[in-house]
Amino acid sequence: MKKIALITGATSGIGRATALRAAEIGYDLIITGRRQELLNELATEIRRQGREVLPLCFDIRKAEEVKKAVTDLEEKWQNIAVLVNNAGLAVGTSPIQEGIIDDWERMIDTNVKGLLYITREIAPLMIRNNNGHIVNIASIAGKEVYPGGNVYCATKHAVDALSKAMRTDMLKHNIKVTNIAPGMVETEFSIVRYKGDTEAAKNVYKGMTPLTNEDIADTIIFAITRPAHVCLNDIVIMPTAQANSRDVCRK
Ligand code: NDP
Ligand code: 8X3
Repeated sequence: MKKIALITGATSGIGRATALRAAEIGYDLIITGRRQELLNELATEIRRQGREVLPLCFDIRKAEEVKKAVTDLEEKWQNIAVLVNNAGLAVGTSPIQEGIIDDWERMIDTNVKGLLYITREIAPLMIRNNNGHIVNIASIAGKEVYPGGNVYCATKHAVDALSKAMRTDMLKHNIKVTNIAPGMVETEFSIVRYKGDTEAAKNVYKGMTPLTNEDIADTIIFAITRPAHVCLNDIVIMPTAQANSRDVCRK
């Protein structure tokens, strides 16, 4: 039987690499994001690998758009085996007293509410099949806090809590929930966080070797290819040069 994975935030970084790796191991893909051009490019690459792909362009912060995208799925795309809740972002590094409310809302609406909206639509499809695997991309920022990380850390702590809570709700439906908490990964993440300042983004990784999007994709693929009776609940993955949120060894 065809295996389908839905990956949110597939236009870049971790989501894009995961889509390509999943295609390599035989998954057909539903890929989502807001940038249609990038979705189309990725779709072409996936088709070149001989897999079927459905690009869905929507803003995950908008509950009605998420609901419509999933309700409109043709029958053949509804048997989703894996949901990777990856779409997310950090915006800004201000201390709490100088925080920009629009930045806070973008993070809360995307990282927490967006993840909830799509899970609310996909979980019933998995329950119908009494089978599925939800992979939530949290962060080391969901385990620890650091100066200027305030609201981003709060959203990722929420993801961490939701992974635990979903696992209890999904238990009787034979649906696995895996929480993945990476440290520094060089993607568009820091460019988004520093609002397009590529110099500031580059400095985040100065003098150290960060993780790559493919390191995280490999980890996700490992988690979703365990035997049916095995669930990896929680994976923390760090660059060797990063001990925790605050200690980074730079040469
Ligand atoms: P990228 O910026 O490279 O990718 C983020 C993805 O999220 C893009 O595809 C983007 O698509 C999508 N996205 C953002 N906002 C929305 C939205 N409103 N609606 C739909 N899609 C959206 O960053 P990463 O690959 O690094 O980030 C992926 C996940 O990994 C995030 O949840 C991040 O918090 C987490 N993470 C990242 C780490 C890092 O150091 N890079 C470390 C730990 C966790 P588009 O812009 O096309 O909408
Ligand atoms: C991204 C990792 O350390 O910038 O989630 O918060 S960190």
